[in-house]
Amino acid sequence: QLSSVQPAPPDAILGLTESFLADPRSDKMNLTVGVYKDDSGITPIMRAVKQAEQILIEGEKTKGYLPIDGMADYRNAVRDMVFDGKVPNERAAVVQAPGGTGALRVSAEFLADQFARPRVFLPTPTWANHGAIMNAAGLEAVSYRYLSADKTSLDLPGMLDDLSANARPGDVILLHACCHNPSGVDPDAQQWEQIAARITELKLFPLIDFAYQGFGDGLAEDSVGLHTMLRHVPECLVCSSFSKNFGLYSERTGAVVMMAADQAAASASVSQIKRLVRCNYSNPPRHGASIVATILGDEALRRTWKSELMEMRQRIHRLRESFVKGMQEVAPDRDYSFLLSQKGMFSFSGLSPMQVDQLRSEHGIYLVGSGRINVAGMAEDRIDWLCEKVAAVL
Ligand code: PLP
Ligand code: TYF
Repeated sequence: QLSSVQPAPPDAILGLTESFLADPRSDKMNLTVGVYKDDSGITPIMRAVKQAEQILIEGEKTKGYLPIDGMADYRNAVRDMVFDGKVPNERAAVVQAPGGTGALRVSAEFLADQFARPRVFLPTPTWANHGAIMNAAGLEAVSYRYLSADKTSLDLPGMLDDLSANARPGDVILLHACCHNPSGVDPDAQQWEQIAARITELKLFPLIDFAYQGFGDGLAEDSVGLHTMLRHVPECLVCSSFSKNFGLYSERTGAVVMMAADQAAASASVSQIKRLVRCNYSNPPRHGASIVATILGDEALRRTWKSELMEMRQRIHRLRESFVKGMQEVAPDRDYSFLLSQKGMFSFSGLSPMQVDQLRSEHGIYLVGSGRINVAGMAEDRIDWLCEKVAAVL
């Protein structure tokens, strides 16, 4: 009965934002949760999104259920955005899903249901939710090395060695397509070639988390790893999220994007995924997908959106540069230049849990305990203040 239920531990990252909101200090700074913010500290609605919503308000004819696999215009637009013509249409399939998280959960349930040995290799470290999602779907999670001991660069030999030593044909391997969460460390083009070659040789099945397309170097640039994989492997699943690149966080807009060996494999797989969706959330939400389909299907809106996405990306780059420069001034014996080559919103600051505690309690600066910082949470005009406080706890 309910009286015997024990409370679950709170979410480590979202719990910090609760403490942040309750903090009375006016000069506090939230560098925790992975949400983009502008200089005034708010997560803006993109202009292209507002315009698309205006169009939808005028023209939307029904709130009737979408098909189980989602809206056709959305599915086609997502396929083109993710695969960019690199996969023949008959081998490609898209199932709309509630956010990137929904896409991951649906994919994992499908793989657990259909694959002979339900096992997935996860990078260390990875997004905190990956392990929980995979386990909840019935996949056993095994880890592979990803970051070097200094936490600022890729341990490619370690990664490849772990896969060769421990993975067996048919195992699933989860990869971050770009903007690795939590480290910001991505493989370069040549390293992707080596990773794809090893995965192919070992006959592993790639499950590619694409939560930040366009947040690193650009929509096409951020697809280099994925497209390398597509050239090597016969099949894979991509879990796309439009929470970040369209700012549609709460609209739960994502997709499972599939490359199958042939048309029969694609359509059988989609039919199985639809079976799993039916007994879960039945069919996906309309609004976010309508927005994405409207923007991607309209030349002018698409241009507006791309330039807004570029602004976000450039702001993150600028913040990285200002922070590195600021730290050079206050802590010249430390080198933070590694932050410049890292991609997306996140990086490891190298701060210890004790230093993270001190930043929070003494200065109202909130970081995740691992020392991860959300660069996008910095305010451009308060970088010097931030650097001073970081230097004070070093
Ligand atoms: N994958 C990674 C690596 C993420 O960082 C996130 C969100 O922060 C997601 C997936 C989930 O995205 P969504 O909010 O669309 O469910
Ligand atoms: O900051 C991060 O890494 C993400 C943010 O339901 C997040 O975990 C947190 C909770 C959630 C979706 C995204």
